[in-house]
Amino acid sequence: MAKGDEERDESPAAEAERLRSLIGEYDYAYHALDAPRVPDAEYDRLFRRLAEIEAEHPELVSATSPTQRVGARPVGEFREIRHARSMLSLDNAFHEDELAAFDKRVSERLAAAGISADIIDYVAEPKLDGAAVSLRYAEGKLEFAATRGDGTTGEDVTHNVRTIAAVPFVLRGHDVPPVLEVRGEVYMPREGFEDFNRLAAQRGEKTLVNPRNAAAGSLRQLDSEMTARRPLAIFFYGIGETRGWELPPTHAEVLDALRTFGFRVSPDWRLVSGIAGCMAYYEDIGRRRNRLPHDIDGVVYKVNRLRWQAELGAASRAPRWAIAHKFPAQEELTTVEAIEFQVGRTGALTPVARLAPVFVGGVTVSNATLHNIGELHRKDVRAGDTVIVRRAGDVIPEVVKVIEERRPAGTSIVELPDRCPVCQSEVVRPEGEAVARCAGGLICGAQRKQALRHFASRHAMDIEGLGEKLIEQLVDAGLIETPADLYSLTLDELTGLERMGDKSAANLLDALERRKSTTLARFLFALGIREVGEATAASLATSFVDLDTLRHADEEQLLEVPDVGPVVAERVRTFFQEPHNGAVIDKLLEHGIHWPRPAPARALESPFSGKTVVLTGSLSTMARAEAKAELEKRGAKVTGSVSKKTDIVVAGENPGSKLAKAQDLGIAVMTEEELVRRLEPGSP
Ligand code: I6G
Repeated sequence: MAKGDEERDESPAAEAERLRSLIGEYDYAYHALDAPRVPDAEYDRLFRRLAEIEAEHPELVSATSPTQRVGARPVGEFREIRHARSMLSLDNAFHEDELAAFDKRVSERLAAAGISADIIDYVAEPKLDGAAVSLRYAEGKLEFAATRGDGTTGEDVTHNVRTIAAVPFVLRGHDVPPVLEVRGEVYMPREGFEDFNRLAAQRGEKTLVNPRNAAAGSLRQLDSEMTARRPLAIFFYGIGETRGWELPPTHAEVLDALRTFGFRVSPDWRLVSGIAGCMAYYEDIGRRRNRLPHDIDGVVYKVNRLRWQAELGAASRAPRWAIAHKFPAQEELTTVEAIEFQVGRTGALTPVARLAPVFVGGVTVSNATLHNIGELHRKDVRAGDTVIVRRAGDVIPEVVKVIEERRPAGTSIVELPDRCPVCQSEVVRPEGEAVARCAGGLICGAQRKQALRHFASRHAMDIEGLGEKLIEQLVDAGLIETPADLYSLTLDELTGLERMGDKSAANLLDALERRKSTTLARFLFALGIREVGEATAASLATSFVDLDTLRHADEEQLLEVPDVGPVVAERVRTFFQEPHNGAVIDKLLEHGIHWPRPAPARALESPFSGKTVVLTGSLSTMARAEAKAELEKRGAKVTGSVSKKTDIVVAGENPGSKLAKAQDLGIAVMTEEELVRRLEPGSP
């Protein structure tokens, strides 16, 4: 029988059952095995079909149907659930010696029980930053889910845990234990956390403080519809009470069995040997920490043999056979000593919190960014506040949140200064923009120093030996104001500076001289035009080839450059129109900064050779930049406006006023079709 016939002959009950089983298998492959078996569209189709059958036949709906993740009625309060087996916590080790002490305790206790083990095998696993839960399955069906609570009694969060897609409602296989309690950690993946916060901020709603609080807070929602909107996930790592299951001899095998039952187990667990194995694992995960899709705060080691675990037992609140080896915290509390505003290269004022030094993320932090004035006000950080500071990986430390209960009396809201703290110029914040800026431009010492740093930086003019400190000294000594002044520096001036020896001074002059030979792209990038990064600078250099043409380009010509939109075009135009910038560029060129001009492609024999051409209207067969490049290859000069000097106007669709002007002046007009034909080799 064809598959379609089979489906048509099925009763709704049989079809619903078949779909549930199929969806269950696909869920297992996706969540537990991390190996999706069907495209999302196929999964969605099956899911919709099941929902359709259930809508037509409500008597077929069961609590274990995958359609029933969301929609449980909001609970009035959280019912208490007593754990059949205590949910313990873990002892912590912060240093290798504490880990060694743990391993020694384990060996000694085992030896006392007549078990001699030279090197102990441990299962090592990342420790997620989330909320611990216990899920109870009876006859393979999810009965309830509870939080850890005080370890003896937790809260019933079944309605919320059911919304997590990786939580199986029904266990897989034929030999599922009659009772199985599994323990796991609910967490929020970093990407989901960031997406959620971005959306919440756009809607003016409350944002989540960090992924850990987000997970715990999500489980404490009375209405599971709210929880379902939070991108939660779960990993299972152990068991509580089990009945009717003869446990395998090792924890590693328990993890394998959990996966077979359909639970999502961390793909990063490993069996390791002794402390050396634990440390190697710790270091490996530590290196990968910031690339994992979720926050972790350490790793957990567990004695692998379950019989040994039983022998070791538990102290009052933690098992003796496991330990959490913590990473340096990425969040810490400290106090704000002051809030100052730093002025960047483009004049942007960044509020910075000066902090009582605190060890966080593996380094001592005494400054944290507040990004911009809007962020400062949203977080309402004030001098004197106690705050949570976060430093994850190489990311700039930031103030996460103020602990309001600890705010001392007499603090006040920090306002944006009217005047630049460095040069006293006016501070402006255009309507609707997040960033406030000093209007002083290069008059402002801070902007000048930053502009010079940028000019000398590796991807710009790459002037070796000209670092932040030296620029600071040169500006403060009044020796340089603009990048052009660098090239008039003398050996005497340089050696007159503090900590500047003859050799370093000579090396710097040499580097300046050597790097006069550069590329147009680097030079444009070095100028520090707002919104012009390396890629845009390269694009401008390729499209214009000639600096002079770029300096005089109008907006329309700039818009023809790939990646240049109206904002960038405007920034470039205003930069070159500013007489001060023009003067600096002229001086730089006088000092001999140069770049190779691409050898003029031998102008192809062409009707465009030596002609001034204007392109107007939109072209349908090629991009404007392409047409321009082709014309230039054939010796044409392509300009943006029609004048008496124009020889040919190529008119695409909707040509506008340029065509009218060309007709007025009696200039030859060419259609796009004709242009394409004349670009052909050998065309007359
Ligand atoms: O809170 C925990 C997180 C992770 C744990 C745990 C774990 O294993 C990966 N394991 C145990 C045994 C306990 N808490 C008590």
